Amino acid sequence: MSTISRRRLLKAGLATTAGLAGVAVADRLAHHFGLVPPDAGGIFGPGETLTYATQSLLTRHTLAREFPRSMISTNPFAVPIAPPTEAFKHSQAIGFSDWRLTVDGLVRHPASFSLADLKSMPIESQITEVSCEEGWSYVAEWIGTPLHHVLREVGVLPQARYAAYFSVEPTQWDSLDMQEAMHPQTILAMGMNNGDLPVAFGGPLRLRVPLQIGYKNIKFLNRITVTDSMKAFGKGMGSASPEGGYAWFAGI
Ligand SMILES: Nc1nc2c(c(=O)[nH]1)N[C@H]1C(S)=C(S)[C@@H](COP(=O)(O)O)O[C@H]1N2
Ligand SMILES: [Mo]
Repeated sequence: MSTISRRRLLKAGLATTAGLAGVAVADRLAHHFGLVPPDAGGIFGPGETLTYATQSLLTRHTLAREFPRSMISTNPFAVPIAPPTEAFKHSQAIGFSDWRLTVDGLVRHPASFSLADLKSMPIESQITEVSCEEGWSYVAEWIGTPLHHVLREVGVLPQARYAAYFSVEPTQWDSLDMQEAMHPQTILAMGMNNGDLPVAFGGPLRLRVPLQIGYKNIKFLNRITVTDSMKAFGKGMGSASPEGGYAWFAGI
């Protein structure tokens, strides 16, 4: 079953079995356990809270599906991207040797990492699916260091709730709660299939979040800010997606 239809079913199912009173109870419980997403204030607010709270509890210990090597797509589809900036092209010309990932916010030791720094951390690979909200998907092998290694290195402070992440494309930013940021399959991808991550697929650095839908997988990643609230970012809804009508939490 596709992601979208599973989410719809989950919402519809919960809403009909619970009834309105049940939804209200679920909403109160979600508030009690801190499971209210940053975009809860929008028109889909109560539904988003229900989806996020339910799935956070269900998926806390689950892993995204991994595929056998034989299922790697021979023609993976890259969403056409805006032409990279001049600065990006210069960086590409020198093999991204000047690329930095800055990690700041609620951390003990704010730091900036080169690709070589990231490559010297434990490297893992996963064969997982990217699925776009528009209905297509592909399977690829993604190679990189799990984000939790970087977060442990900078020392996340106890009051941290979200990791916000940014791209060289100013409109492309998003955030994860700390549970998903620390998830073993959330990786800073630098490789794809048998080589470096191609620019079309977000190279040199992309966040792979296989537990969530395509748009959470931001390309050309250059900054991560750890925070206790998403209010100060954009319109305060956790990412650019809810500003365009898509959910902040897009669990698969
Ligand atoms: N920087 C950046 N990241 C991005 C996008 C983008 O336009 N710019 N598109 C997103 C969307 S909507 C999807 S579905 C996936 C697509 O990944 P793909 O190009 O590898 O298929 O990338 C996401 N990451
Ligand atoms: Mo997408």
